[in-house]
Formats: sequence, structure tokens, C-alpha cells
Amino acid sequence: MVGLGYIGLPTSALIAKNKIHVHGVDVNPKVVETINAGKIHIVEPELDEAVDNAVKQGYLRASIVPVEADVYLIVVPTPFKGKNEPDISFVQSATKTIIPLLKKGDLYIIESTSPIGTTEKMMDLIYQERPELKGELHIAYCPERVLPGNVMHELVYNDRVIGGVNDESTNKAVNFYRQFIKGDLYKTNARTAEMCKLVENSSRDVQIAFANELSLICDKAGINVWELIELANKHPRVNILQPGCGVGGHCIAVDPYFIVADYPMESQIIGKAREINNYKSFWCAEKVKTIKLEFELKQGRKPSIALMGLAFKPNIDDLRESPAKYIVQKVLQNANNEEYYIVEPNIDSHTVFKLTNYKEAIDKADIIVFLVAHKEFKELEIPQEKEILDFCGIIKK
Ligand code: SAJ
Repeated sequence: MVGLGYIGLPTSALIAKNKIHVHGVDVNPKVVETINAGKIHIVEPELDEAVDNAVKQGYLRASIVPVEADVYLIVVPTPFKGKNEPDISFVQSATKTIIPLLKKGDLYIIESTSPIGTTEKMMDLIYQERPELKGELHIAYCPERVLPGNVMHELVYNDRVIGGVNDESTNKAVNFYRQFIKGDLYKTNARTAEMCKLVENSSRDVQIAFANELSLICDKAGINVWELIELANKHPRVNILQPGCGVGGHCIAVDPYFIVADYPMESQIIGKAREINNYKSFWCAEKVKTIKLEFELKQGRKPSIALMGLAFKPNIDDLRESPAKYIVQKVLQNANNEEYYIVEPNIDSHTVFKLTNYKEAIDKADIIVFLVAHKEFKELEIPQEKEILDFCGIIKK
């Protein structure tokens, strides 16, 4: 398993649980050391126990260099370079490290989210360096679909799409996954499997953009968007998602660019959805600016403001690529002697932001800005006199 992050480590633990020996590889010596001690470096429910058991029972160990195996999984990040251009250099360098170890009959699988054609590119790279193996390896792409926070369950029960560079590769990969996955395994080719991953997240991004666009229209039209969506969804064939303060995380806000970068002319809706969802965060920050000026004009004093939530979605402690965090940063950049209470009930402290308990913040603030629909916020009794900006449907009516 090359790459021991959010997907590679849980997958390693799951395979090891099925009594298959897994050798994990990661470029970060600290990660390797942590895992070999039966501990974990990421936050995911039930993962700590799974890794601890796998290491104790001798089915999982890690190192910074790969060792010879029968199956190689590439599960490394695919970030961006320049302006939203996918960067497959990690997939490439991970592949290069295992090329010298490959032997006839081995199975090579990429799980990393990748632009269309990456699996074929890696196949060419492998056969360039090892021409004697041409046609003797099995090469496939199999994306993951797990939801952060529910990874250990979804890894086992989600259906998977598996696409080989030829039928033999697809079948070999399906047989491999069948050993530890209970969901259905669907066969296709590598390009379709690559695109399938990108399309799943783009589809969700487009649907959220629709909800966010509605929220902007409703704000101008004086309509409660939450009520509107609830009513529209009573139609048997309508299912509108929820607007929010933008789209975050490392998947949905990222993967659509993998399509747009390669097919800019064709991906009009996909590209526009990204713009709308990014704009929504900017719009929220502007709204905070406006309400704070209005308060000052009306009351003749500076308001105190509670900014409720920093995580990228409800009920998690993950702040990476979080629109709420972006909004808080933007609001603080515009600060002009107002008092701010920053709240994130899922973390104890933050290196940049001074955090306040959510009840105390509600109590003290004149203006309350709901950024993330955490469950704690939904149970709050909010005094009548408070001004509220609800970007995530806490108050709804
Ligand atoms: N969001 C809304 N409105 C909604 C739903 C979500 O604004 O109605 C926002 C969230 O607040 C968050 C963002 O969208 O900022 C993404 O959250 P999410 O829960 O939709 O998804 P992720 O990023 O945690 O995980 C997604 C999942 N993909 C899909 O649901 C299609 C997951 O299954 C993938 O495995 C994961 O991306 C990934 O790794 O690609």
C-alpha cells in the first residue's frame, strides 16, 4: 500500500483484518513510526483500534521504502499545480518506487483520484522501464467512495467500480477486492472508472451549487430558502440539497477541476458550479460586513459577533478546505474593533483562532452567524433580541 493517509491507512487495516499481509509505505517517517507503534496520525472513528489490532497480529507493518509484493495499491494524493491543473506527480513517483519490484502476474491498482487516462499513462511508464513485463502485469483503477467520519463502515459496504486496462486486469482486481469488500463490484474499463469518481463528486457539487444559487435568489426575493426547498422536495421527483456557506473538504471542491482542466469547452455546468459554490463563501463574508455596519448605524456602537463553526461540514473536526474557516478569516481581516467569538465545538483549541464555548458566544454576542450546522447549535435557545445570519439552516423558519 503506497500512501498511508485518509484512504490508504483504513484500507490497509481492513485488508489486514482479513488476514492478508499488508506492507504500508509512506514518505513521512513519522507516519511510519506511528503506525508501527499501532497508533494513527489521522482522525477517523474506529480506525485506531483497527490499526492497533492489525499491527499486533502481525498483518500490518510500515516503512518508507516499498518491499516486494503480489499486489501494489497506489493511494497517494493528487493535488493541484498552477491554476487548478491536476498534479499526478505523486502517483508517478509512487509508481516509480515500485517498478523495480514488479514481476510477472502482479496486480497494480491506482485508487488515487486521477485525471482521465492516468492509469494508461502509468502503464506506459511501467512498460517503458520494464519492457520484458509488457502484457504480463494486471493494471487497474478502482476509486474509493467513503465518507470521512464513516470510513470503516463504508469501506466494507459501499459498492465499487473497477476498471482494468484489459478484461483480464479487471477480473484480477475484482477478485482481489472481493476478499474484503461486501458491497457489489462493478466491472468497466480504466478510463470509465477514472471518470466515474470525478463525476460522482461533480454531480454533488452541481447539486449543491443549485441549492446555493437558490439561496442567493431567495435572499433578494424575500423568500425563506429552507422552507422553499422543503416544499419543492415534496414533489415525488425533486430532491434539492441544502445551501450552505460554500463547499469544502478535499474531494467535492477539488475533483470537478480534474474534468474542467482537460475539457474546458465542454464542462460548462461543472465549471460554473465551482464558481457558484466559491462565490457563496465570498457572499457570506460580505453579508457579515453589511449586518455589522447596519448594527453600528442603528445602535451607535460596535457589535459583538459570534462566528459559529469552522469545520468543512457538520459534526466533524476537519477544518481542511473549509468555507467556514475562509469566511471567519475574511471577516477578521475586515475587523474594526468589534468583539468576535469564534466557535468550533468539535475542537478544543486552534493555533490561529481563540475559541469560545458555543453557549457563552451566543450569550455574549449581538450578532450570531451560523456557518456550520453542528448538532449542538440546533439545540440552542436563541434570545429574541439577537441578530442572526443563518447560512446553514439552523433556524430554518
Ligand atoms: N454540502 C452542502 N450542502 C449539502 C451537502 C453538502 O453545502 O446539501 C457541503 C458540506 O457542508 C461540505 C461539502 O458540501 O462543505 C462536502 O461535504 P459532503 O458531505 O457532501 O462530502 P465529503 O467531501 O465529505 O465526501 C465526498 C463524498 N462524495 C459524494 O457524496 C458524492 C464521498 O462519498 C467521497 O468518497 C468523498 O467526497 C471523496 O473522497 O471523494
